[in-house]
Amino acid sequence: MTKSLNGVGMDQDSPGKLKQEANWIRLSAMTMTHNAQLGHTGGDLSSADILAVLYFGGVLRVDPSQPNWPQRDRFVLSKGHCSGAFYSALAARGFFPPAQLKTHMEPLSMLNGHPDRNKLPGVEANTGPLGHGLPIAVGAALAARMRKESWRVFVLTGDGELQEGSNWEAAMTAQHYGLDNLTVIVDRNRIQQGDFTENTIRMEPLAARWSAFGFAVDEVDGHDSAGLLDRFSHLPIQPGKPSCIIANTVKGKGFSLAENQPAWHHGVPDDEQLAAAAVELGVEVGW
Ligand SMILES: Cc1ncc(C[n+]2csc(CCOP(=O)(O)OP(=O)(O)O)c2C)c(N)n1
Ligand SMILES: [Mg+2]
Repeated sequence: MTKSLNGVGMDQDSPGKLKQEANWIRLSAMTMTHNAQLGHTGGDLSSADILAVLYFGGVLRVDPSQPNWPQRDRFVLSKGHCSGAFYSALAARGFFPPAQLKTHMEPLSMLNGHPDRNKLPGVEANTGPLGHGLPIAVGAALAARMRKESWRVFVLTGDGELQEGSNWEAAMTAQHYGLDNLTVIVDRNRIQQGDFTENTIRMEPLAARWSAFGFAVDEVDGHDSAGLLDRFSHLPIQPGKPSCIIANTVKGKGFSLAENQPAWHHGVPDDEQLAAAAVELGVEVGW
């Protein structure tokens, strides 16, 4: 297997390295948003540590040289608006050349604003309309179960996204079938589009709700690479039940100006802000 940008590794990277990889994902996503003058900075930044641990912590069993390897674990980015972070993780992991990140949102690019599985290797589901990723993931997990296959399904949702009722229909189905090959990760950054979740439609008590829907639940610091690695390495949380990991995060994490600011949900960094982010994150994009 090859190494890619910034020495980003392919197997089980150390927590320190994972933090660096997450920061690279952050700056890469911000650069894409800057170039396209469109994107979702806040949610890209909150999810970067989760994505880095999944792709570089040896959690997801995937092989970029065979993106359709039948035994692969499936990852569904249900919060498909955060394609900047997702595409950066996929490129760094070797699913496609990082130079392609330059084409984000250009006409005829494979890198649409929302991920398209028919265009880009490594994308398992077309997402963007919120509330669709978990239903798709439940179907995939059920397919593995019916075929007696050992691959697992991971799905990353937003927290505001959970206001879509389709998630709870899917959750009921997952618990009915006891899909312990399914892990839902909630990017609990407490902000949705326009405001804080608790000012819009209250999400608490979120852990108790997942529990009531039949999931085994745990809460983690979504920016603690070591903690995420430990949690993701010991799944399912409880045999016989689907897992839900509530990752407490900060929207805009890593770029102070954007942290915890609803306006940065789809804020676009200007030249100066991008340069400041590079300094703060301590990485170079290199593509
Ligand atoms: C069905 C649907 N309604 C509205 C939107 C527009 N939209 C895009 S992102 C977003 C807010 C999502 O908030 P959250 O799930 O908390 O995501 P994050 O904070 O991780 O960015 C909305 C309403 C959409 N993509 N899909
Ligand atoms: Mg949110």
